[in-house]
Amino acid sequence: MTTVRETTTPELHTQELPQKERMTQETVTDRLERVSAAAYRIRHHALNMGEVQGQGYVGQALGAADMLAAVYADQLRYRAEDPHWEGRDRFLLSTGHYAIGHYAALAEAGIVPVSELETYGSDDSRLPMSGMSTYTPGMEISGGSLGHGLTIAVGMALGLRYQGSSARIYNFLSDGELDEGSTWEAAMGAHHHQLGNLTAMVDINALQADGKTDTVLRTEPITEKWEAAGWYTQRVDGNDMAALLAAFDNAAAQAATSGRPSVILCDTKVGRGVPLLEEREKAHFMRIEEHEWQLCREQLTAGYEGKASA
Ligand SMILES: Cc1ncc(C[n+]2csc(CCOP(=O)(O)OP(=O)(O)O)c2C)c(N)n1
Ligand SMILES: [Mg+2]
Repeated sequence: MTTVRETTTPELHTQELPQKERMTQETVTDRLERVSAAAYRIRHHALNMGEVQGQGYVGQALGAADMLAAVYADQLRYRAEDPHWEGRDRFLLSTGHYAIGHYAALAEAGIVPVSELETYGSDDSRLPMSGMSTYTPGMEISGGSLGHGLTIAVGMALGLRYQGSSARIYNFLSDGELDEGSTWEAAMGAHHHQLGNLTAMVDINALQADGKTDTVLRTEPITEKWEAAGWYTQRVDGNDMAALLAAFDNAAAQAATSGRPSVILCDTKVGRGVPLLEEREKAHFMRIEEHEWQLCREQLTAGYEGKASA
């Protein structure tokens, strides 16, 4: 396993204030570079973890790395040394199979040690292949059965509001979860209860286990569906960090003024950042040959450094 070179992990592992108050001195460019560097490291961690098993949901982790970095390196309030801190914002991963990407983000946030990532998927590891809340610090809910994350998020958001807490809930969904009726029941409930403390983010990678989303069950027009459910809805390129950060800023401003729940619909590319994997036909669960992992890391780094120096 190689270590992540290039950029150092940020020393600040506690983000207790809202983004707006925390980064008042930071320029737009510095913010973009800082969060993009976090996304790069998340991708690198995911490749290293995938190599331990030789296969897995690596394509999803690479595709969603920008979304995860925007949340963990910029938005979420947390204390790395105290994952159960009451004032924390809650990040709920609906999609248990994306756990590999979530662990990478938890390592980036300092909640899980980077050195522990090499235990991914092994017996007795705190990092099982599907997300389990009782195993992993910072994993708020268990995954596996899709379509439940938003229902739990609604309950948590209501509960926190009753308690007078200023904590926010972020729920990460996949486009496959839009097939589930429970997702839409929860969406209507969030609007009914005016849950301004809830932000959903949907990874629209146009893929599901059985093939392309539009061949399994057409979910478009997605934007109009969320709007009809009453949510403040934005659709962005989920691999464009500037667009993602702007969307989160808009969502925060919207929550402050209207109290509506927000959804950020993110169009992403499976395998993003590693051309070899972006082109894979069978992308839901990838088998990557032993000799290919290093090539993947090299392609990732070349792309990141190329962009940074452009
Ligand atoms: C309720 C439920 N139905 C079916 C499955 C089986 N399953 C596991 S992953 C998956 C694909 C879901 O779509 P998505 O998360 O968009 O897939 P990806 O983008 O990761 O390929 C399915 C159907 C499940 N885990 N839970
Ligand atoms: Mg999908």
